[in-house]
Amino acid sequence: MRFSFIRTLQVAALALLTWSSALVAVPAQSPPQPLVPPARDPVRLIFDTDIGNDVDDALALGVIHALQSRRECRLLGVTITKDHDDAARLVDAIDTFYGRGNIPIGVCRSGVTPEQGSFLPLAQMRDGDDLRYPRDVEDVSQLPDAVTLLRRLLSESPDGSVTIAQVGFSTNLAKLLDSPADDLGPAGPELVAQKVKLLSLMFGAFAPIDGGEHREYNVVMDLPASQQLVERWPTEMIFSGFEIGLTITYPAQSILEDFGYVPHHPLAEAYQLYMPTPHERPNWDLTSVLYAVRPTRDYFSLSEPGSVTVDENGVTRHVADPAGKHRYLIVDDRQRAQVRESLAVLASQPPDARRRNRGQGEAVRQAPRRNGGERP
Ligand SMILES: [Ca+2]
Repeated sequence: MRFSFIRTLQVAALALLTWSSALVAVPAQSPPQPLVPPARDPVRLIFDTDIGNDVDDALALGVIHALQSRRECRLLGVTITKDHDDAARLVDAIDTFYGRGNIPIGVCRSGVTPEQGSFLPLAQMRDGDDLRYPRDVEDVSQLPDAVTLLRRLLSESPDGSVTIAQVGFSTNLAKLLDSPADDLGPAGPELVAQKVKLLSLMFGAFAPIDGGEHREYNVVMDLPASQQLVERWPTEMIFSGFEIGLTITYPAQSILEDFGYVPHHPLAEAYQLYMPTPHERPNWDLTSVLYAVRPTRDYFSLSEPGSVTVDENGVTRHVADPAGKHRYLIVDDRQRAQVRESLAVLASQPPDARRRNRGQGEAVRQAPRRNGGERP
């Protein structure tokens, strides 16, 4: 009797000990993880765009602002390859909407796609006397030309630090390669080799489209520049081919439901003016921006290294070569779903709250755009 009483006490004590240990249990093997992730330097990004032709450029610019609000990138400047003044005005209006109206803008006089198109008129849209989307760029002739701005942004950057996302024609970057040495640095190829880490570009096609070769728009609209770029660009290039964005469309439901945090949203209105919902636009340019800022996130797989060529018809080919600097994006169905959702979340992310009162919907007074430096 006594033995069993003691035994019962022992069992009860053991149970109590086990229970109390469970309350304060910590994993014994793994050390505690830091609550704050290690600091990373934001990607220093230049966005080269033909905004005003297809609407994916506008959505891609929204993605960049979301990533900058998350401290993942810093947009050094925007250079434009569509030869229409409202392209620069709309870029400034979108930058201002996101509270970053002093991001430098460079323009070109190439004659390539000089038409206004369906959504650049948003830059001029008025509600009463006020611009619907405030901006301070009006006289586009006051803006620097794209090559001058590219040379300045590169010269001001640490060596090997700049990523460029080119999502339009190759006009500006081909001209950059032709630029001579000046007080901003060595000749184009040397300056690029010194300062640029990566060129992520929406360019070409690396899988059959409708069973055949595809003459991709960005390539053929300035074919000599496209050929120059793939032959002479000295750094790593990651190509998002036509087949990538084509199979990862932007969700129409996101356009309808995710941008209602303001009465008028420049990205949603641009989308509806370009090709209204329920159409789901391919995510071409957005994929190049996503890779540029988040290259290690398994959104895409990469081809083996090689060299891309552009033939006289604008058809692109990739020839494998272990020493080559050109790779193209590949996606499977799991990655497509992940990229589609991620891009919708990023493109519809509201402006940084601390900057928002400087931007959308209100008259914004800005310092003169003299040095083009971004407002702190
Ligand atoms: Ca584009």
